Amino acid sequence: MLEALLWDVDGTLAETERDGHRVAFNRAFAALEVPWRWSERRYGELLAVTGGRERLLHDMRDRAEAPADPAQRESLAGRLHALKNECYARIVAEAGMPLREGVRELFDDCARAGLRMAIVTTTSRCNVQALLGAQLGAGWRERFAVVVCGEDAPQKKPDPQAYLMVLQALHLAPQQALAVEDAPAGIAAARAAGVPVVVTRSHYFAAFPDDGALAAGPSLGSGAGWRAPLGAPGAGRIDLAQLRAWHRAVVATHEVR
Ligand code: XBP
Repeated sequence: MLEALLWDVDGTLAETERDGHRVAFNRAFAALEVPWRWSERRYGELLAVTGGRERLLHDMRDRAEAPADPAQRESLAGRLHALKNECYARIVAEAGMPLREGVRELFDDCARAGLRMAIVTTTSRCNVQALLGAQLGAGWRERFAVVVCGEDAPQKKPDPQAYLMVLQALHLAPQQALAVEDAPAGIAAARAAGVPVVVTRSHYFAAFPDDGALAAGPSLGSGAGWRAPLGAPGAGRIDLAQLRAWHRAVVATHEVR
């Protein structure tokens, strides 16, 4: 039986990457007079590296303008990342970063049904606070039984560490939970922990093989365009009843797809 819904954050709850984190990184580069910027396309490539600080260090490997000394590089990445997170909080507060369609409704479904929810993300805690505080209000944290962020699980996705921590905190077996993810690293992390996954496709991960998912579609706000071998959804939003039906079907086969 489904006992908890485990939510990824960036790309899944909101389209935070292109107009949020990417813009914030570029503002941090400008503020520290770093002579490069990340285009939409380049940022898409860099999303293969999870974690903002790790992404910075990865990008610096190919930049002649980056400090050659590893310690200086680490220090620059740390300063850029801290400043990026401040810029991100301002963007989220000022410009707004709406929850994706169907997300708020699913939160409410879970609350009504008494189904526990958790956050399982590689992003920094301050970014989760900025996003969910703005979208759900000061009491956002009470909606989630557990919140695991990048600081808690330093082995970032696709490593299963964050998922394993959440399962342990909830006292659940993997198949008692269901993950909602948008990116290959997140799907791999959930599957490595044994947790079934539903994929809601996002801007940067609109088309990638999702064979490991029990269902994948463009939006939780509509049943259109879903690939769901365990049962096609209706035309309306993907609600908790639908997630429970997919979960029942996958658990009945004793196989995580
Ligand atoms: C997405 C990430 C993060 C964000 C930036 O996490 O990989 O690195 O891009 O956040 P998820 P930080 O999909 O697991 O929510 O700069 O705080 O790392």
